[in-house]
Amino acid sequence: MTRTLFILAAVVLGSVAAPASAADPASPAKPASPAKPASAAKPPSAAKPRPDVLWIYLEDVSGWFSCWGEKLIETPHIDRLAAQGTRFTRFYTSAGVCSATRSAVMLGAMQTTFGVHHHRSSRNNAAGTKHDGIGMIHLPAGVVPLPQWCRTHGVYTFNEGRGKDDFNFVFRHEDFYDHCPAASGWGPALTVAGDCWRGRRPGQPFFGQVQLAGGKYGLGRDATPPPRVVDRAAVPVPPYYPDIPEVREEIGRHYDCLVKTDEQVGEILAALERDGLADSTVVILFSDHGYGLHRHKQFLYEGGIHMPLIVAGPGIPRGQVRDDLVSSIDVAPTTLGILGLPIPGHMEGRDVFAAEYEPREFVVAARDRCDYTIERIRAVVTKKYKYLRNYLTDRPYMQPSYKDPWPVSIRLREMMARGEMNDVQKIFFGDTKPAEELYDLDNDPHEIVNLAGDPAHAAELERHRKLLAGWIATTGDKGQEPEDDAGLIQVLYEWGDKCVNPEYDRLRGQIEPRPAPGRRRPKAAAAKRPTILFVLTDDQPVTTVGCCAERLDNLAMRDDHRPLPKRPRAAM
Ligand SMILES: [Ca+2]
Repeated sequence: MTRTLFILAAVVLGSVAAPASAADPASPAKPASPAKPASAAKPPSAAKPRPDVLWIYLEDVSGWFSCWGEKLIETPHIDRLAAQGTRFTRFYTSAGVCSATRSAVMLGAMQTTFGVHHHRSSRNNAAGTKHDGIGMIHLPAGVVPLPQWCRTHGVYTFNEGRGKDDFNFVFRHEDFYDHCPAASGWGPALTVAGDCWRGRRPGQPFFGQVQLAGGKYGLGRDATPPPRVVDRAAVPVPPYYPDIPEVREEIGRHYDCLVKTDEQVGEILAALERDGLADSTVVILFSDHGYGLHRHKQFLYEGGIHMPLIVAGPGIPRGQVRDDLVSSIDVAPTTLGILGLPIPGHMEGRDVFAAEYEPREFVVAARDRCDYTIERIRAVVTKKYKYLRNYLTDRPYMQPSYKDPWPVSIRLREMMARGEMNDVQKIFFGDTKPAEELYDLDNDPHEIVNLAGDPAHAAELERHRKLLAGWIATTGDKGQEPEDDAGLIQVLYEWGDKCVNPEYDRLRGQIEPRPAPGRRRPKAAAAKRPTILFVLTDDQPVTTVGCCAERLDNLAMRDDHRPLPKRPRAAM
């Protein structure tokens, strides 16, 4: 009997999950530890089924809702939700930008712990080039993001708004969700229709997300802007902005978006009522970070990271207002606590309703590369103060950024160039950036009086320095090292000449022209490594061995000796 060996090299597409390359920056911060003792894992009693959990996840929304004291608009639906549950006044997100904070939320841990802190990293922008697939970030073995963890524990999962699965690590929607409508942009139409929870088994709890456009409502081609309900002349303009029509328009538009968002929240709550789920569902409403204007989104001032959080539903104290410091990394463990599931050992967050919950002394937020803008800032927020550590003092706050084409940005840069900013505005719109900032949040809510050089606050400065140093050492903040070449090369493919930071200079010459869109391999396939497949047959001519561009695991099950599909010679 002869044995024929065929080597089908490097062409079997859609292979099994590729191992992390040496260039991947996401080596484990620490081995994933087993699930924590079930402090939050209250086993569901037979008489009292597990509640469902629905996240109303707001995009780019600052918490200017009337239940937080806003007078310019009314938000009755969000106010009602707050009255029925617990409202948090000191909720901070772990970053001021989508993918970093959303990655951390799903991990229940700081993005800096797992190397997923650079905005829109782990994206294969180099498809079809020699750099195809480099720099992808794979989570350490055993680190399971929240939706997948819920699924493995029998919870039905869904997400309306899959575009906001905006994570800086490799993942698959099919691992996360039982139901994730591909056609959906933003919610809540399918949630309101009841489509999202319809597929669960009788008695099966769900963990669902509905993504609302929030501060981005009406943006994009063909989108309908929110009704213009707020008088631009009436909006408050913080002292760190010049009082110009373009700034007033941005602020006014955000109010308009919040009114629309409140309506959508009302529709979602009505749908829960209609389907008999209102009494069994805990709703968690929160925002990923603040609205888009400069100094807010992407930055670590209050406008960027101090966000709304409401939790309401069965088992949650009603009508409470809490002022303990809560982080967005607490949302996942809190969700697991509500669902009665164990909390994975990698999670750094806390279940804020657990019996043994201890309020934090401080929360941390991190700013790292956003799009092509390389930056590194850390914030420590305590009960009264905020400490900011700026590591890259060789560049101003107003570096070139993706916001530059906006009308307001053009106007602000004109004013900067003409020297038209006053001293308070120059703090952010000037040429320099101090290494440290310390603000008294009680007495200086706009964070414009830097106390870092004030001898009267030397002790507080030192306390906050130590808190930050301790946190960096404890969590192994991955931002201590610059982003690796693979990550920066992917940024260069995406943004090209916009990448003006010096970190790009030595890599710029390596970039190839990207193939025309029609010639690019699909992203998903391009992200995989080539695989060498050995096919051993007993006395079978090659034409009886099937091989085509399918998943290796599917191919491996083929032992039926079907005729070989025709395929290009190069595919051998
Ligand atoms: Ca966002």
